[in-house]
Amino acid sequence: MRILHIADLHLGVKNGKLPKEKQDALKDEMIENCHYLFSQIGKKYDVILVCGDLFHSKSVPTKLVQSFFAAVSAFGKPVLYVNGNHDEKFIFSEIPENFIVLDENNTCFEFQDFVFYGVEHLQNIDKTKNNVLLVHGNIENTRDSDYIDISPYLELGFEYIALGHVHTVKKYKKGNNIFAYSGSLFSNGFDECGDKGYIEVEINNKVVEKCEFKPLSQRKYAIVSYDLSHDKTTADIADGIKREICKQGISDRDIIRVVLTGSYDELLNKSLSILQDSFSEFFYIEIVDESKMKIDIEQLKSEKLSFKNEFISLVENSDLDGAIKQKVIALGIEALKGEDLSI
Ligand SMILES: [Mn+2]
Repeated sequence: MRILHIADLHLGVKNGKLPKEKQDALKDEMIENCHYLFSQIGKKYDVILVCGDLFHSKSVPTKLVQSFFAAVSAFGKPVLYVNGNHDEKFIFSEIPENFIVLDENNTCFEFQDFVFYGVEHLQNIDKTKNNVLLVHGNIENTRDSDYIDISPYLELGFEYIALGHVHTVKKYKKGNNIFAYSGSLFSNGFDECGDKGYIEVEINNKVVEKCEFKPLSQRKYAIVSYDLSHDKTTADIADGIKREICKQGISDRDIIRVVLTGSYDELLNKSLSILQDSFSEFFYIEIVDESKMKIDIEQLKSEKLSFKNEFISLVENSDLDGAIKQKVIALGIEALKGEDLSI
């Protein structure tokens, strides 16, 4: 049997701090990608497991819920679901027949020679069958309010335990047990960079023949660090950033944060607005400037009739600590150069 394991879709969530039109575009793409996953990618699978946090809250727009269930109907085969901490209060009404909620009222579901279980009332597990458990919780961090101890479940001898809650993909093998987090299906911010997707599991005659993460083709969040120390113009910086983006396999369709680092010569004409404009063909790019201007104190001290020189002497002759003196000088010189202060 071919199983598609997903979790943590968080449908209806706001996408970080992006401008509203980008958030709207991403929301539309999320549901569009659900349709693609269920009706196209789904074709080669017999069952889909949704391990909680399908909806971000109990009050997501009805249209979104209906659209998701249309995707479930299009799949046509069983979709098994356990709730997560975000959607535990979600009320399901008018759900398609092939959407099966595993909870205290409906503790398992039999399909061909497989039985799929939620964590409620686990008993009488038929070991001649292929048994799969769906769980939502954090199996590693005991400080998480949704911590769940996996060890009692391991003893029950499931062929596969499909996990949800942790947004990063992670596979485990302990004794005969194979269990995995698929990670979140979509990303919702710069704290969730990189590929997001699903796990393909293939189990035949109680043997897990495949357990493999597959990225879902979609926009991803990416953070790129760029050192501008050797650049002479804003155009140089833009070209350098584009080279770095390309090198890291990031696309102009992605959601990108560029962090400028390094120290630059005071003669560099660094314009953040020109820099931003040179990425107008990108879907979204934000620039965080953590670079610093190079300050040559000895050079400044040699300048005649200079405010900077006066300022340096004033600080050097003060009672301040050595390290503090350096900081005050750097900040003061930046201020005298008309730079933003790096406090
Ligand atoms: Mn969760």
